[in-house]
Amino acid sequence: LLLLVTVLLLALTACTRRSAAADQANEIKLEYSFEPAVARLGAVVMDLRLTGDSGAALEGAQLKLKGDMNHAGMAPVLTDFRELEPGHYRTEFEWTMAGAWILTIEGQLPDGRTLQRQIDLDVAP
Ligand SMILES: [Cu+2]
Repeated sequence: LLLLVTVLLLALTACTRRSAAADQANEIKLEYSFEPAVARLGAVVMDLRLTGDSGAALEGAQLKLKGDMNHAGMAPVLTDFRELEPGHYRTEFEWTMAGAWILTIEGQLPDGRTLQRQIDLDVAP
């Protein structure tokens, strides 16, 4: 039993470490929007706005998007964001299926830290 508890504790610690390392920039505020605004099957433009502690635009981040659905067997959507103006990032992709999606925004900030955020949303047919 003691062994089992130890193994469980190790597993929990490993999980916590992994997520702590994934987003090293908790104070950075990320706002996102879509065009069309309501997610439905087809092409979409996604905008991100990153602001720092002071409310200033955070420029120079290298960001990419991974879109997964909540079921197995689909190729993920993979795309890069480009910076349109300081702190304003954009990418285009396609909602290839209606249903539950998990978007992961991941990248590197100019100071070298990793940013990772997840968005869960439903795509209408
Ligand atoms: Cu699917």
